[in-house]
Amino acid sequence: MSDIAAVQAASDLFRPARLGPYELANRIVMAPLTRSRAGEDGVPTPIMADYYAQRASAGLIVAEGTNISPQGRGYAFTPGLFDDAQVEGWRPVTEAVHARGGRIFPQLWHVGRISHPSLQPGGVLPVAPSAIRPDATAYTATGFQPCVTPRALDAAEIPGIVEQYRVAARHALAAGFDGVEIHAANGYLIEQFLRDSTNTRTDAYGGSVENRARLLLEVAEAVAGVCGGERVGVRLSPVSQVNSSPLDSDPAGIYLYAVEQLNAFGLGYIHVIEGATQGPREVPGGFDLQILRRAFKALYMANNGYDLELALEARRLGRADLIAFGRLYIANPDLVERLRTGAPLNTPARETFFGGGAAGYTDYPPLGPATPAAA
Ligand code: 8OZ
Repeated sequence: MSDIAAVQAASDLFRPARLGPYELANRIVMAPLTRSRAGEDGVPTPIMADYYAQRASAGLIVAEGTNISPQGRGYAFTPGLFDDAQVEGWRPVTEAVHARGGRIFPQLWHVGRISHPSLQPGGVLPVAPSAIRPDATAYTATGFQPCVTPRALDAAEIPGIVEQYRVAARHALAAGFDGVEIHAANGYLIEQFLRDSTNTRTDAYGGSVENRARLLLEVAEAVAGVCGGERVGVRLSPVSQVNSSPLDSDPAGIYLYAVEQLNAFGLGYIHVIEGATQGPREVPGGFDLQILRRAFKALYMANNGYDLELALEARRLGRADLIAFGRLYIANPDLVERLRTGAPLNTPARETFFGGGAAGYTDYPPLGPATPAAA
């Protein structure tokens, strides 16, 4: 037996794990991936049911970022959970995953300023904590366009946004989802509030650490009130700068505070993007993310650049409870089986990541019956 095979055999990566009321089949999670295969109206399409069903052997699927409101939308052809047609469109997706024994949460998403007037109802400006233009692009129906200077939200609008998260969570359960993940990462609205680099407000939602974490905590409380905390996760990217989101002046301070406060809602997990999103796991100005793991009272889901070896090591050293794989799930619907047997991985085709149909989406081949397991 090779060293890795021995570690693999001893590891519990491929054995069940408990997440709140659920026994997950294994500790492997499909990370949320924007693939832009929904309709312009945010209604999931039938190929999305095929796609997620193909990946149902993951212990948990966190489905792609899903808009909580028309205002929260920043990418063309992304799904929503703000109207009844979207709820109906998701139902075949959750049913197909459940029929294969899987579990699935949507990722509730408001992009804030990472949008474009052409994606906004009435062509209005996207909103953000502060009117600071991001050096980023938005994926519109006619391709990528530069983001604009957003409109700063009035404090009186914020309860309405929290309410949209609450309604989206209710819709998620109505559509048959097993719980929800709150997207508080990657430079979108909640992260824009968390960081002093993007939040220069002087009201109850800006300034102190307590104030900048307020929106996240209000959303978590609202969503936990709908689903029960154990069926809720929060995704964070504490040291990533993707989408023009410079590090906070004290990243450890704001994120440690936020995670400690999240404990009040009895959540199921935090999902931490370790390092730069889709980039290096170690970044200048970063901090030891294990302080968040130690501060949080439930599961720690780790993500970013994991392969089998890193995942086994994270379990062996007790550095994560669940491991989320994103990129590897694009081309490998049966990733769990491939990792378990050491089978080779398919290569993803970049040109079909966003938009289009079944090509490069549901046509990646699973392992054939004759494929031998690696010795
Ligand atoms: C890549 C392309 C589009 C959206 C994120 C939801 O960064 C995304 C996303 C990533 O979290």
